[in-house]
Amino acid sequence: MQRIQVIDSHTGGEPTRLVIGGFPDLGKGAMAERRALLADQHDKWRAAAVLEPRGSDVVVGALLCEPVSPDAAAGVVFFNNAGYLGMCGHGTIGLVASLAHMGRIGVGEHRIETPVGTVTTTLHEDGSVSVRNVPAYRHLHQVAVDLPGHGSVRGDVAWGGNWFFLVSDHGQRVASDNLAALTDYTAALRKALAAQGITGANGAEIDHIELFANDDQGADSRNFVLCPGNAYDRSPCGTGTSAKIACLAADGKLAPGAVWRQASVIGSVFEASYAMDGDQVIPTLRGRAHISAEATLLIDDNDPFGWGIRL
Ligand code: PYC
Repeated sequence: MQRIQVIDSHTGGEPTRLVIGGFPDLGKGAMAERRALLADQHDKWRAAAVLEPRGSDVVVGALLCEPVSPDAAAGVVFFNNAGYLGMCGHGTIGLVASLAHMGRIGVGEHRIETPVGTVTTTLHEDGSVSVRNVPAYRHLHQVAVDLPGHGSVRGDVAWGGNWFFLVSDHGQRVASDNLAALTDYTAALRKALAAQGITGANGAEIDHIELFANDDQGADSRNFVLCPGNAYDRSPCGTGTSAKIACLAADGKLAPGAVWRQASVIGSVFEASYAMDGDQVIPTLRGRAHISAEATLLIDDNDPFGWGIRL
């Protein structure tokens, strides 16, 4: 019997499963190296932790690591049902809430190492968490993609810790009673982008698609975000909100320090703003996570689906 110790939380409805013990030792390298090692040599542990029957398409895993720098509170490698992430905003908020729950950190600032850079988090007195993310930027402005059955769709390609295609003019209803149609539309869009060779920098795959509606009663915008494994983000997506902030900054529509309230399709909200560091946009997101379980996952040697259902 193998055992994996986890703490589950959700951030605005989006789950994070923090692995605090039981995974193989990945050494002392940078988080990008540890992510590569996990992916290349120990991927079955990712599958066991987040795939059915223990997990589901929506669970984002976060492996808690010893940081490289003594200044950092932790390192983390994020993963999901389809593979591995660069950064994860909701997951970082969940990680900080879980570290506080474990008694490992208190109110104040905490640096967290991720595969795409170090982020600075703040655990506030009221339990909310801010994440000062890696620099975000717009890579392509209003690029056209031909979407079969829909004609030409225009959107921005932006980096917020993962790659996003951001579309405002899509003709879809961004609403929680329209999830199947939104999923089909965004999955087709992602396929069309790949088929037409539209990528992030250096040919990177655009694996997240983000649609916006501007009729939200309680926020500046409401989004629907398709994640790499076809689940939609229940939270407003921290890296997606960072990508949006980069586009707003590039368009001159949001000043440094001004607050942007981004709602998710289920109505949870992140508050976001940015600061300039030279010519770089540094987004900060603020949200709240709640702890939902402390558990030990068991992998029985005789369980045919013990290492996850891989289809
Ligand atoms: O919050 O950055 C995020 C995120 C990425 C994928 C799911 N959530």
